[in-house]
Amino acid sequence: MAWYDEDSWATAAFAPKGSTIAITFLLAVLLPILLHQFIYRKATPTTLPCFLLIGPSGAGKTAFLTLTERKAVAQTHTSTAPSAIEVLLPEDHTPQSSHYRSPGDPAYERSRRFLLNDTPGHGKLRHFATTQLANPTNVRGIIFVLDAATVAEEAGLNETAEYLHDVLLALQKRYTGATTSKGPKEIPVLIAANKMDLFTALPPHLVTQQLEKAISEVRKSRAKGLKDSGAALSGEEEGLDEEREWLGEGGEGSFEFGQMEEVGTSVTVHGGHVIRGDGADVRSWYEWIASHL
Ligand SMILES: Nc1nc2c(ncn2[C@@H]2O[C@H](COP(=O)(O)OP(=O)(O)OP(=O)(O)O)[C@@H](O)[C@H]2O)c(=O)[nH]1
Ligand SMILES: [Mg+2]
Repeated sequence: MAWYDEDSWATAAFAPKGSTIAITFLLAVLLPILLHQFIYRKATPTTLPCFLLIGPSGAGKTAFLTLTERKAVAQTHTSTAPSAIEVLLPEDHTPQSSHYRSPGDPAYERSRRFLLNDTPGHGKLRHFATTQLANPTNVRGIIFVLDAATVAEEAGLNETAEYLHDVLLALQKRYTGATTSKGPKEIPVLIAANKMDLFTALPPHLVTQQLEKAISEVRKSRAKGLKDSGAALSGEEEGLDEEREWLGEGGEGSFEFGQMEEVGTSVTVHGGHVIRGDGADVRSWYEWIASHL
């Protein structure tokens, strides 16, 4: 049967038949609805941008989370499990993506929402944070909270630097291990130097200096460990350099946070305090969040 025959499908499609009219009607009604749903899904992401709170135990991560959520500080305890809470950026900060939106725009309100993901800082519970780092979908940025009074002492500084080193190394590995030519999306890091209200706290520029110095040490000792074990295994030292297992430019000399730019990670240090009698001062942290929202 040819297509131009009297009872072929082509003739039926143009004939005033009941079934033809019904199919055309359904198509006309359903197509815009389906199209709308498809485009709407694509245009409005259903998942919120997420900021990961990482840092050693007792740094004030949960305190910052409660402050952001309730606008007031509450008594916190050592966290044993991660928790993600949907929060709103405080009113006096404007998200970067909404600079040209008017405050009445519903999209403006939506752009101020984000998830804060608190992780436990205890040494035995860091796998919660590291698994998130291994596959950071939706992670817009990482907030590394540290206690600026603790890093004034050798032991505290070393513990903090080791953790920070591991976080930065995970980000570097993610970047260098990417298979696409464009590289993965950048994940910036904010080092939130907390507890600035304490008399013994180091000011932010000293926190930066001390951390860079301590991370250089961590890197040196890790590289040495790697080389030693590599040499013991294979009897030679070559080949290990190519794996780029250490942080920054080849692991030589001193480490600077600026070296992380090369692997798509900008590191910023801002001081602040979540708790004090006359209120908190975490403006610069919110400012940073706003600039990446
Ligand atoms: N003086 C001072 N104390 C603070 C500040 N922020 C938090 N603290 C205190 O530090 C302690 C630890 O805070 P948390 O928020 O529970 O610490 P965390 O980082 O969540 O620790 P883990 O859950 O163990 O990883 C609490 O007793 C807080 O009251 C601050 O800005 N200044
Ligand atoms: Mg906590």
